[in-house]
Amino acid sequence: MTLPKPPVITAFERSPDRGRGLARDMRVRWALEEAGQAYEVRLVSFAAMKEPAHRALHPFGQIPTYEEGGLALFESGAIILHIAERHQGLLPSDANARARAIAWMFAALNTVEPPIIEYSMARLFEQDKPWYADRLPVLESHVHARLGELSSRLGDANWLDGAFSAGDLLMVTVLRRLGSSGLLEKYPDLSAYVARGEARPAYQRAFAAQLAVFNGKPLAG
Ligand code: GTB
Repeated sequence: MTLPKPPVITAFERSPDRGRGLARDMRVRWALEEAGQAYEVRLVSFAAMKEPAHRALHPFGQIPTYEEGGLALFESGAIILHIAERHQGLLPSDANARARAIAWMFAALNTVEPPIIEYSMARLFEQDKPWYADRLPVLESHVHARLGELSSRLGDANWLDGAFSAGDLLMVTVLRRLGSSGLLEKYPDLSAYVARGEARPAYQRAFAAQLAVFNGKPLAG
C-alpha cells in the first residue's frame, strides 16, 4: 500500500521579514501543525514566483500555494479553510459554531487585516513622501478602531468564540503584523490573546520551521 503524499506548500526562499513569521506561509504552516498533517515546503525566489510555472498555481504570482494530489490552491484563507474542513481541531463540529468560526476567519482577513496592512505598508514605503505625516495618523486611527472593537468583543475570553479555531489562528497572525509598531500594546487583552496563540505548541513548531529557512537550515518535513 502506498501512503498518500503530504501536501506541498510554497514559501519565500528568502523572506523579507527575516524569520519573524510575518509572511503568509506562517499561517498555513500553523494550521497544518494544528491539524497534525505532515507537509513539505517548496521555497521560491521572487523571480520564480512571477514565472509561468508558479503563476499556474497562483495567478497573482505570490506565496503561499498548496498542492495536494490533483488539487492546487492559493489564498491563505482558502487553504486554511480546506485544511480545517478535513481535520479535527480547527473548526467546531456543531454546525452553528462552525459557521461562526468561519465568520471570524473572514473577519480576520476582510475586516481586520486590510487596515493593518495599509498602515504597515505606509510605514515601510511612504516615510519619505510629502503626505506621510498627515496620512499616518489617519491609518493609525483605522487600526485603532478595529482593535478597540475586537478587544470589546474578546473581553476576558481566551478565544473569540469558545474553543480555539481557525478564526483565532488567522486573527492572531493578522495582529502579529503590527509587530514593533506599539499599537497592539495599547490593548493588553489583545496582546495576551496573541501571546496565547504564540504559546501553542503547533505555533511554535511552525515558527521554528519558517525561522530555520531564514537561517538556511530548513527542518525536515
Ligand atoms: N491574499 C493573499 C493570501 O492571503 O494568500 C496574499 C498573499 C501575499 O500577499 N503573499 C505575499 C507575496 O507573495 C507574501 S505574504 N508577496 C510577493 C509578491 O507579491 O510579489 C506578505 C508579506 C510579505 C512580507 C512581509 N514582511 O517582510 O514582513 C510580511 C508579509
